[in-house]
Amino acid sequence: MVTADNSLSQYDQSKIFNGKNFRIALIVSEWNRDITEALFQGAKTTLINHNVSPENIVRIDVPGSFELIYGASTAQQMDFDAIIAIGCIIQGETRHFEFISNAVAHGIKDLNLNGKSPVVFCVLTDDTIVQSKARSGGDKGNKGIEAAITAMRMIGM
Ligand code: DLZ
Repeated sequence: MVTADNSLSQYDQSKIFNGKNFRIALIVSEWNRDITEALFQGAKTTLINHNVSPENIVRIDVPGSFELIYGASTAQQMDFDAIIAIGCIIQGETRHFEFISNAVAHGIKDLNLNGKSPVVFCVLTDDTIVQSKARSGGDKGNKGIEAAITAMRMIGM
């Protein structure tokens, strides 16, 4: 979604469609809730700023990032133009981090290959909560904003 030299935080407004008739689902993981809430707010505000109407922004909460796959898959079978999967996976003492991160990345990749609407990967995979805070409204921006812009660019492709 973003690299040191390619951040969607600075984007060309003229490339973004008017979101007036878009319906977008945001699947939100409850793990590391403060972070995912900040990502959600960044995404929602950005969609509204691009004329997506609030009633066409549907939030679906899931217990953890692993469940983002099922949540996004379910949303793909509904009437959404795009789906944003929001999660935050932080390195712990065990190998959970690798298994969950890889599963979510592959699961969402598969949905993009096989489903009828794009699924945007807005999942932080950080070593520390400090890194996650920096990317959810801190000095590294808010990846929820970037995910919303990505979703709007993918609609209609
Ligand atoms: C179990 C677990 C762990 C250890 N860490 C995280 C995390 O950092 N971020 C996250 O979103 N979810 C975590 N989970 C929960 C799993 O995603 C999942 O909800 C459970 O394994 C149940 O399927």
